[in-house]
Amino acid sequence: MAADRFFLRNFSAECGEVADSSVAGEARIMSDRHRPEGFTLVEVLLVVTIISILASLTIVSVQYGRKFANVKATQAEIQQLAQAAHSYKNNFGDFPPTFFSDPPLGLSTNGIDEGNESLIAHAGTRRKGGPFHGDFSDNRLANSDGDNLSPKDLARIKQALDWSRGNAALLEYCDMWGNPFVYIHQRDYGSRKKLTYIDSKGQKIDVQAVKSDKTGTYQAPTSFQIWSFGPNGKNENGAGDDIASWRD
Ligand SMILES: [Ca+2]
Ligand SMILES: [Ca+2]
Repeated sequence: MAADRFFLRNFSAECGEVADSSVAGEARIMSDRHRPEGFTLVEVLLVVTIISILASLTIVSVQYGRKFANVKATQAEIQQLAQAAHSYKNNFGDFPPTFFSDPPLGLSTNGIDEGNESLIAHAGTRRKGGPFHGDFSDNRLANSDGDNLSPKDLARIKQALDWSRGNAALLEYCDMWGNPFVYIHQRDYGSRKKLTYIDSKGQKIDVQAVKSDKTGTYQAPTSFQIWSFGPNGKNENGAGDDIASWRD
């Protein structure tokens, strides 16, 4: 070691600045060699931040894609329901009623989700060329309001409709967010009868037929209104993010 230091001192003296720079370079190399392996804290934080941003963007993108797909599926479902209602009218002379309790069925129900239940039952009839909607998804049929027909009423609806979903439970058909579609026959626009629904959280919601903001007249004045509460799950009477049969 002493010989090495002697050689280094002599070599430095003879070579002047060149020797100084060589020693400095060697010192830097030695310093680099002694630098701990791996990343600095700043580098780690930077990588974590970038990964967090990318993950957030991916989650937002997936959520948006899912919401878009659910909106499209609900729009398609409303079109199918509307088509079923028109097919029913073509064969029975009128659109499905809003109320089971109206003649000719005159059923005794709990008065909740009734337009929806009626539409589903009438679209599912096997009379006169039905069923007019043969593709209900079982996992979106529910009896969330616990409405069950008496044996007498069940016999009556079976005889009238030969209902393909014919059991005592009056099922609702729900959108992609678990809320029942609203259905109102045009003759019940402005009806004094309450139109009450139960949403996916078990909240009772009173709905009413929708008028156009521009004309002040009812939407779809000669047929019916169907709408979904949309992605936010809140009834906005066909406005906001609601998905409605009269909207593109
Ligand atoms: Ca009901
Ligand atoms: Ca809504």
